[in-house]
Amino acid sequence: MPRFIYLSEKREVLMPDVAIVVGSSSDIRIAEEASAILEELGITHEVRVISAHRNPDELDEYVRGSDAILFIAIAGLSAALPGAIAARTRRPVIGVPVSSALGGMDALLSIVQMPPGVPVACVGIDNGVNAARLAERILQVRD
Ligand code: AIR
Repeated sequence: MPRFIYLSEKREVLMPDVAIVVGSSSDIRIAEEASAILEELGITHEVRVISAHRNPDELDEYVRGSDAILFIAIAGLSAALPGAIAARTRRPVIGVPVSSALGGMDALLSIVQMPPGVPVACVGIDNGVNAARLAERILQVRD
C-alpha cells in the first residue's frame, strides 16, 4: 500500500484544509469514507499513512509542517494517533477509533481518555462519515 495518497479525485491539492492521517494502510477504508464526504462537500483534503508508534519522527515532521486547518486521525488498537497529533498542534483533532480488536473499544478508550489540557474530539467506532461531517461544521465556524 502507498504511504502517501492524494484523494480528491486523485488531484494533488496544495495546502488542503483537512489532513486525514491513518495509523496503518489497514485503516484506509475508514479514510475513504471520510474522504468521500469531504469530496462531496468540496473540502480539500489529503490522506497520509503515519503510525504514532511506528513512525513518530515522521508524524512530528508532518504535523508541524502541515497547513491543514484540522486533522482527522484514524487508528485502531492502542490508538495514540489523535493524541499524538494534538500534542503537537493547537489545531482541532477529530479521532476515529477503528474496530481492529475488542470491537474497537480499545481504540475508542485510547482516544477519549486524553489528559486535561490536550483535547481530542472522538466520533463513533469506524465512523469516518461523522468525522468528515464534524470537520465541515468546524470549518464553518471560521466562515
Ligand atoms: N496502529 C498502528 N500504529 C499504532 C497503532 N495503534 C494501529 C493501526 C491499525 C492497527 O494498529 O491504526 O488499526 C493494526 O495495524 P496493522 O498495520 O498491523 O494492520
